[in-house]
Amino acid sequence: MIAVIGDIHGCYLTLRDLYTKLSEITNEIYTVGDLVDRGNYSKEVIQFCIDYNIKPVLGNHDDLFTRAIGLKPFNGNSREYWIRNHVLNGGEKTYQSYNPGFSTQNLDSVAEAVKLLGHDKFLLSMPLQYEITNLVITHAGISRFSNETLWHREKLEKLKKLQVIGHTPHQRYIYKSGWFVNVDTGCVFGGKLTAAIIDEVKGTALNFVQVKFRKEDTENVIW
Ligand SMILES: [Mn+2]
Repeated sequence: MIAVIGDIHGCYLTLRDLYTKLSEITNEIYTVGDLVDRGNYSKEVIQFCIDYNIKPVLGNHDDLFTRAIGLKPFNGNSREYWIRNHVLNGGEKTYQSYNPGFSTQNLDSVAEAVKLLGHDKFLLSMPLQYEITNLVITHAGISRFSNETLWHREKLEKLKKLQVIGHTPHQRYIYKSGWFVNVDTGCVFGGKLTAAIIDEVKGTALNFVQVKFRKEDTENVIW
């Protein structure tokens, strides 16, 4: 039995609340990615995942962050392009969690803080997918209409295995038996943080564990 947590987006206090509940059920805990951006505590979320062995797949926000601070190649675009793109997606909250004095003109100080904590290795080791017996975890899902699993919002493929995804928030989690689970319940937008409890051998969801978002995770903090 394993747990898969939805998009966390810097909501560290909410994550701790959910982890307390999950730790009574299983210690095999995964998450669908998007650890960073929008919420106040991206750095703390990454450290918590390291400390408590929570295994994330890569989300589009995590990918943007690593490119904006130069941990991954710019892929034909300028560094400024990636920073602008990341800022438009709530990236400044992530920079702030690593260095309150950051400047988007030069994110070297943020990159240094990330490396000092060893978070660069963790970010670069996040896989695109985990396949566990009859379960496949990706961020946006496997679809015949897309050749990637980070950004698209296409209809998902019906595999022989249950897909567990996040990426597109909904008020309530979605479980289509034999097809997919979406556990993104928009925590950072004032919703809930959800984990699916999965029987990975049967490829079925057994239960869902949820906590309400903590206001401190998202309200503006005066530094
Ligand atoms: Mn997300």
